[in-house]
Amino acid sequence: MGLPKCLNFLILAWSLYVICNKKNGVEGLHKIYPQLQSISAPSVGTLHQTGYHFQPPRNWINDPNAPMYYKGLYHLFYQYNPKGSVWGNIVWGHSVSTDLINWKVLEPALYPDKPFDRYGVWSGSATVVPGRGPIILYTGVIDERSNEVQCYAIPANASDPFLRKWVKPDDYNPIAIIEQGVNGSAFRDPTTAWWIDGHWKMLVGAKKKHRGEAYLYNSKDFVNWVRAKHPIHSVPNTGMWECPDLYPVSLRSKKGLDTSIVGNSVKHVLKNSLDVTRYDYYTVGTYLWKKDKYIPDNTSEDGWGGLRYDYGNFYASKSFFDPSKNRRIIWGWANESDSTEDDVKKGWAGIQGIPRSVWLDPSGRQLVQWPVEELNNLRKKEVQTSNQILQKGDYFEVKGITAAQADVEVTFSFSSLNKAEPFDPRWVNAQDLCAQKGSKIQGGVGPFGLLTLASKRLEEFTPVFFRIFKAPNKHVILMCSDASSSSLANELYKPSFAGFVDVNLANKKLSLRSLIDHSVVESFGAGGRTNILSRVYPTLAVDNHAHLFVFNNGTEKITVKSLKAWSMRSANIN
Ligand SMILES: *[C@@H]1O[C@H](CO)[C@@H](O)[C@H](O)[C@H]1NC(C)=O
Ligand SMILES: *[C@@H]1O[C@H](CO)[C@@H](O)[C@H](O)[C@H]1NC(C)=O
Ligand SMILES: *[C@@H]1O[C@H](CO)[C@@H](O)[C@H](O)[C@H]1NC(C)=O
Ligand SMILES: *[C@@H]1O[C@H](CO)[C@@H](O)[C@H](O)[C@H]1NC(C)=O
Ligand SMILES: *[C@H]1O[C@@H](CO)[C@H](O)[C@@H](O)[C@@H]1NC(C)=O
Repeated sequence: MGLPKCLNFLILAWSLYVICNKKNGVEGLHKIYPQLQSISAPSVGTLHQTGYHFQPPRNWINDPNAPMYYKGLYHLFYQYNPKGSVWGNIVWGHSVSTDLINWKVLEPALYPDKPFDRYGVWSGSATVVPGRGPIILYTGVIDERSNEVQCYAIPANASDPFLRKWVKPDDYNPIAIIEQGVNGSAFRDPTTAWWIDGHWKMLVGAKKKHRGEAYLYNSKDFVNWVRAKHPIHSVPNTGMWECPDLYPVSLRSKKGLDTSIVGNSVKHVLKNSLDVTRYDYYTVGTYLWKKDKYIPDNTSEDGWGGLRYDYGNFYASKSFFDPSKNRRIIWGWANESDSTEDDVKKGWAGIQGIPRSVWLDPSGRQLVQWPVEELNNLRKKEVQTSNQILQKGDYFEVKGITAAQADVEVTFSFSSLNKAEPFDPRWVNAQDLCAQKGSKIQGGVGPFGLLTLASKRLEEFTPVFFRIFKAPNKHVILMCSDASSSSLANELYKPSFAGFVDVNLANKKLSLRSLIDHSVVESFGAGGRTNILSRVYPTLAVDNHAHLFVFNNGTEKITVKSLKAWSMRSANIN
């Protein structure tokens, strides 16, 4: 039911007034810059543009939405501002691919043009419903106070593999509204639905006071949805849960599973994007589908101290099952670490991480992630070296590749852990520890690793490295991706991102892979057990002036067992 036109206009004028008077207000925690939302840069700054990480030709993007495989094509939608390079004017950008690496941009799929989404078409997910084709569930914003409802959209022509045009039927929309006890502006991001026991089920992120929650909804027909009495899971003091994701992982293999699989041979993963810290956390646990409950295993900490998909810039991720290769793939958004002024000037902001295959580690305690194999098709010139010994303070350059756009895989070994520094149990926060003991503070076993996006004389570099400590009954492995010396430019966010690595050191080896791409260093430690994506903006270490080094700054000598590095071709993204 539409409101009379003049009333609409008044509401629009009022909401603009409200938004404009909010000045840098925070909405869904995007800083709001009303004056900048529709300013288009005269030309796009290419200096730090990525060569193979997904980004549209220009403008702002954030969350990946509704990734899916359908009729031979991968679809990626994303929150997109068609008019500028700060958050605002959000529509659903849409790109398609046959290989997850090269993309073709299509017309945006969803615009805010219905009474149930006039103030926003926010994040959502796709479900390929047997016999009916794909259905998108997404969040519609219904007023200027950001009250949210859940809506659905269907393809105009489900026989068209490109799914170019989407319709939002008036029948049954919105499919979930604000009910009593639900905070209407903390109620968003429906998941992919799964089918169990005669019902479709899906989650919506929420919070109650400071308790983060994921509501569960049931439907028999995908249009009439009823909220279950209790959230599927909730945790006090975690704030708003954005972009929840619940899916099975196999206890037996690396193969991914359809979202509807349950049973004894699987565990489930619940991921939430915590609005307060702006990171993606997950637990491994059990989904009790008869009770509509999820219970994390006691090996998974549930909250801000818990496991993360990535310990760097990586947020609002979404997974999907790819039936063509039997794998589950995660997409995550990496925001910029430069200033808003820089974004307006360069005419773009936001990239997506490289899509990652995900599976359960044999330990059962955590996930493992690895760039999709299709990425390897971009590898061109290869250089390699092996059995190079690095004493304390040694480093060498990996020459012969385009170090600003590269892929590097390295395995380090050491003969003993005797020199590992003692671990202070107060060091609970890996990022603080990395900031305190960066690559420049010499250690026992480590720091050793790569110096990425380095200038010739090391005025700028982003070190990605390990450092091993000795605790009473175990070793503690720290992995850092430290942006603090990444650029001579000021006004940048230069965090010393870090995580601990849960891996057995019995073979005295540690591996590292880094995807280096002009303004991003995306690293996978110990085969993808701990991962860190950093955004950096060198001023000297750009294009042909970028270098790659391997270093050791610990007293224990380190052997570079094997190192392979490749120049990377640019993907065809637009
Ligand atoms: C739907 O898409 C199919 C496949 O592209 C096409 O053959 C057909 O003509 C389309 N139908 C309509 C009504 O556009
Ligand atoms: C509802 O959520 C919004 C946005 O997070 C918050 O500002 C507001 O205080 C919440 N209201 C209540 C009653 O908790
Ligand atoms: C954790 O759960 C397992 C069973 O799933 C149990 O055997 C173990 O004792 C529990 N450990 C703790 C510390 O509670
Ligand atoms: C290694 O340590 C020395 C001495 O602290 C320091 O000057 C050098 O910059 C460090 N190397 C790296 C790559 O940080
Ligand atoms: C990315 O930008 C940095 C620097 O401005 C903020 O600190 C992060 O909170 C932000 N991350 C997200 C997910 O918005």
